[in-house]
Amino acid sequence: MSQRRKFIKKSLLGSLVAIPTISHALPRINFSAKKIDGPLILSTWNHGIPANAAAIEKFKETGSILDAVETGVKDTELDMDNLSVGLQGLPDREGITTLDASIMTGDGSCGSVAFVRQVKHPISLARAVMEKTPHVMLAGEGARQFAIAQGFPLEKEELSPKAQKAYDEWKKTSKYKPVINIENHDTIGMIGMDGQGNLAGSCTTSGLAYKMHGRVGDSPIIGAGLYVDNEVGAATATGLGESIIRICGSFLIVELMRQGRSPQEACEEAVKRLISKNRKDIDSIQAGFLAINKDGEVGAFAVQPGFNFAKATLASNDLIDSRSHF
Ligand code: SD4
Repeated sequence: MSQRRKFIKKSLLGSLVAIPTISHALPRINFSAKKIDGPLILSTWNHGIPANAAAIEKFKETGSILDAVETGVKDTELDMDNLSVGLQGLPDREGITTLDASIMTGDGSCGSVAFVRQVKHPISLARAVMEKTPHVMLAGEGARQFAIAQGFPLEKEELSPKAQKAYDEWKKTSKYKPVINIENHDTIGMIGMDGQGNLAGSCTTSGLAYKMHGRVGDSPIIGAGLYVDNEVGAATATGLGESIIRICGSFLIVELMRQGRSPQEACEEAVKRLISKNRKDIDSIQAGFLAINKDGEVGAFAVQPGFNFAKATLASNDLIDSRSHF
């Protein structure tokens, strides 16, 4: 063995002994592991109501929380009235609609696609990345090639009538300014838990309207737009992706819950952090978080007022206004 390799081996062994593992270093909450009754599904915004309904139906059929969160957001991916999710979403500056999506289960399995074109259900493509490749994320042309190889049909690349009209209007000035809460902030993020404490989540979007070609937001970034951990809970995000990526928003919330915060406290702390890291533009930024912990407690909070979410069980499906902003 060379001197260098001996040195590396020695120092690695040394550091293994010297550094305590994170789980010992941080305070940890002990969840009561109380069993919630049946599935609990949460989704961002009011399109979460039909999405949750579809998720619950799927859950009744297969009993799988992963199937539920995939099927639920597929409903939104097909919603022709939604201009922020799916191929009917508003395009980028070049007039091309590109999609981002991610999916994750509580054991750490995850998959995502970014900057993908012509695929009607990017969430299913993200699931295929998770289940059929050794990777976590595929982007752009590679994601499209993978879709073809997996038998996903490619859709004709044309804007929906609503998106075309909006794009034609936008081109008159070609000014990009994020608009709070309407039309360009409608990503669906869905998180859910079955009766055994198994968690899963999904997130899908066409991203910000009139973004630069190639821009990718938080939704396909594991830890930013979505994070799920069976030991703790799950979180998802909506809003201006850049502000969410800067703070690894969903991962931050799960880690705060691991240290003992309730989902509501964790969402509020994440919003505080987001504000502190995005001070310059904060008046024009909307970003919202939704979280659940293993005990079935729920939290939601956003930078600006107006954020709502849908919460469904086998017996109910309600739209809830997020607790008011700071
Ligand atoms: C993004 N978070 O791409 C997404 C946008 C969004 O509703 O939430 N749209 O930044």
